[in-house]
Amino acid sequence: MARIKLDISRRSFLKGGLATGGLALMSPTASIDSAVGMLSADDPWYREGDIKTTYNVCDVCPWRCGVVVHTVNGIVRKIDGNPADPKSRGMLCARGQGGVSFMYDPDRLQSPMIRTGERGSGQFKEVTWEEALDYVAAALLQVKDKYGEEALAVFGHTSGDHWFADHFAQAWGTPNAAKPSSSLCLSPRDEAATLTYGSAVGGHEPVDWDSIQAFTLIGSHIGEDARNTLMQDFANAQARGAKVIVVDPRFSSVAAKADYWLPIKPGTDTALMLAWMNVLITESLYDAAYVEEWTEGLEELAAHVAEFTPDWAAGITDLPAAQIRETALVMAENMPAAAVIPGRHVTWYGNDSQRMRSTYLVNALLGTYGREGGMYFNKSVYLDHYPLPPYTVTGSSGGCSAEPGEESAELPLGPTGKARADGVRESFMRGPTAMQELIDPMISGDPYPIRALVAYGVNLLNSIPNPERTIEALKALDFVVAIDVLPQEHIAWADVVLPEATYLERYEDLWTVPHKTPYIAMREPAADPLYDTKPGWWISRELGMRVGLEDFYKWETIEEWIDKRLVSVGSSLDDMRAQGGVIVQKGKPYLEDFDGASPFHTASGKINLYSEELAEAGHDPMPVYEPTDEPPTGYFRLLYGRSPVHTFAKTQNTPVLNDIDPENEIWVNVDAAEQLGVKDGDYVMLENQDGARSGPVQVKATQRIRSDAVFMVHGFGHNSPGLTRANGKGASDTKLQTRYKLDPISGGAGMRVNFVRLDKEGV
Ligand SMILES: Nc1nc2c(c(=O)[nH]1)N[C@H]1C(S)=C(S)[C@@H](COP(=O)(O)OP(=O)(O)OC[C@H]3O[C@@H](n4cnc5c(=O)[nH]c(N)nc54)[C@H](O)[C@@H]3O)O[C@H]1N2
Ligand SMILES: Nc1nc2c(c(=O)[nH]1)N[C@H]1C(S)=C(S)[C@@H](COP(=O)(O)OP(=O)(O)OC[C@H]3O[C@@H](n4cnc5c(=O)[nH]c(N)nc54)[C@H](O)[C@@H]3O)O[C@H]1N2
Ligand code: SF4
Ligand SMILES: [Mo]
Repeated sequence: MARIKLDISRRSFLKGGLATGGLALMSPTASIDSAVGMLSADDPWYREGDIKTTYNVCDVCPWRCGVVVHTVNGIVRKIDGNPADPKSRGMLCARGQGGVSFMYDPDRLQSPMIRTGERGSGQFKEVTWEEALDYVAAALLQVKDKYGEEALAVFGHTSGDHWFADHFAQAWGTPNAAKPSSSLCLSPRDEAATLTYGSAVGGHEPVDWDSIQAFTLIGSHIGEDARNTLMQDFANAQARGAKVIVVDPRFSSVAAKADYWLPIKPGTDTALMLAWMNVLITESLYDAAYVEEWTEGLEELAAHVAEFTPDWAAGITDLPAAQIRETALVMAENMPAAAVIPGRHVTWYGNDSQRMRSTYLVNALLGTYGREGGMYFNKSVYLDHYPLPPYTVTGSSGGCSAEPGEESAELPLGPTGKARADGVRESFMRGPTAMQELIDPMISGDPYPIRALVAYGVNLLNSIPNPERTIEALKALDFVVAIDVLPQEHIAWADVVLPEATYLERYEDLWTVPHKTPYIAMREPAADPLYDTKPGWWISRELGMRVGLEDFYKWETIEEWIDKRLVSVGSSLDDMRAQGGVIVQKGKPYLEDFDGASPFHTASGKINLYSEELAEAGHDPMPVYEPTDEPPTGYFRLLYGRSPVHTFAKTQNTPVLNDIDPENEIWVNVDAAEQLGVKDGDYVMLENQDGARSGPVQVKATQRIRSDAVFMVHGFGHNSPGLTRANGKGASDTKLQTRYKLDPISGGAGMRVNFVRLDKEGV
């Protein structure tokens, strides 16, 4: 093994991270202090010392790849993909490699704190855990006494969220628990999938990548959206010669690798899907036998799409009619090993469940579901829950049971949504609570007061649109507690701050991941928690014990909890370790695995081309194209996406990731930029339709985007002095999203309905 140069430049980081999986950060003799300072040295630390290997699940993004972590003399040195894990398959993305740097970021929260100055001032005193927890418990009980259990909202994300937004919230008895991964990300997809073929998708679209022959990506920007497995799958499929169609107003990294790039006018994808259905049906190109056996409503759908010809769609989507027809033929020639694959973040324009349904209907016509090379059926893991008394409120947040399966894979599509609709939720009849819809009752008390907030691992001011309104709510609440690892912007607004240990420093409940081969993965600490930080499971338990929820926290340690669950599969923590940290179970991916029984959990056991359920609820039973507002003169539609080396708004301060990508750019069409007198590399301020501003941000003048839209990577534009590397760098899409459009079916918040202008004077 070559000596690793520890003075990490951008290039050596990428080379080590992506090609060999290696990343070295610190010296062998380094103390934890020097590790925190990211000191580097030339010593071959990997050859000596007490080397410990532990299993973990990457927490840098919600994809959750299984990893193996190497710790030398108590310092975490290196993270590799776990070869036994179906998601990482021994590899990681650059962000996963950056986990070590995330843990040793010296800007981390270090001690429990209680606010001393005004809310928002960021003035706190450090206190002991005893003091902090007693204070939080007393404040929560006071709110409960005055207003009832439902006056507590619990927001959660990152991998420990189930201890709070699921377990604690349900034990406490509030339905007002929510996750951004639902109503700001996945919810239209899950609602549409459930309405169409009877089960939610969860985080992982079950594409049968091994043998797919033709696929269409709708805005899914693989490669920038750096989900590890997906990048591997895409590369392998393309190497096999699969045909790739990318629909995106921007020439994304994956569009550059596609056979067809369809630079669609933003917000018009449903029109494209309707035209594809028109071609498949009117030219009899669909899988007739499959449609006959497994779907209902073809006659209605055929009549519905008859007028939606490629010529009709060309006028709306700005795509040539011939290209629309040709791409439909490519999919038909390869069916059933063909599919339209949406992205994961699908809350776009407010009509998102219908758009998602339109993509699933194209797939149904192609005979995709349950066919080799199409979409397989995810099977859930077999594993007992930890025995708990029944909750009084269930399925509130979008995580359902108290376990961290693949994110939202177990959406609680039950009757609880309906019960909540009487309360704060205005959307359809089921599905998890929409996070952004809980903000108004914090301010207005309508329909009933929400007076306290527990924010666990959620970036309140960077993830929820209209952050000014969120600040208003933070001012109005009686009590706010933030459980986090970094001094993100919202931390300054909390009454109490509880610093969590990172994923590399703590145990977690088991991951139960529905998959082609369902599997269980584990997390154990690779090192002791730095500073005075504690694991989420411990914080949840300590709070629970203090507010009278002892019955839900009968266990003493998390190891005990995990071992108890593993008995049901004849395993234990020790056994799992011995087996490589993962237990893989057998799946049931294809139609033939069901012995003639229907795999579709709809009332009829068929795929609903026509949805009675939507019709009864007063919605269109088949997708209809609805135009979205056009940008006002002088403004562009604001589009956003991912950088391959950053996750949301949480890694911009991570030393090695910040080094590679320190600020975002605003992509502007080169001709539009010229008209505005703006050059590539200029800095501008961005101002939206309501006067909200963010920047300065550097212009990327490019032919790679249509002239009616601009694009930026989400997560920059931080306004928190405690994030010493990220503070003030680039622009924030969230600050420019003063509006969102509610999807009436899922409660998702469409965020691509904001417009910005470039202001080169105000820099
Ligand atoms: N404008 C805009 N808004 C968006 C999106 C967008 O693209 N643009 N994307 C949407 C999507 S797809 C999603 S899924 C959501 C994501 O929404 P969030 O999950 O809220 O996004 P992050 O910025 O990653 O915030 C994670 C928070 O958890 C903290 N954290 C990190 N690790 C830990 C830990 O181990 N323990 C604890 N307690 N805290 C931790 C971080 O410091 C940060 O405060 O955002 C949605 N909102
Ligand atoms: N590196 C990295 N990877 C990540 C994450 C991360 O933070 N960082 N987050 C993960 C999470 S939780 C999520 S949800 C996913 C999100 O990743 P995706 O699901 O791929 O995100 P989308 O927002 O659907 O896609 C963004 C793309 O949509 C295009 N687009 C914008 N408007 C339209 C339109 O009207 N029509 C069409 N067809 N395309 C449009 C944009 O130009 C951009 O290329 O990424 C995951 N992977
Ligand atoms: S895709 Fe990357 S950041 Fe996300 S879980 Fe996997 S390795 Fe971690
Ligand atoms: Mo997401």
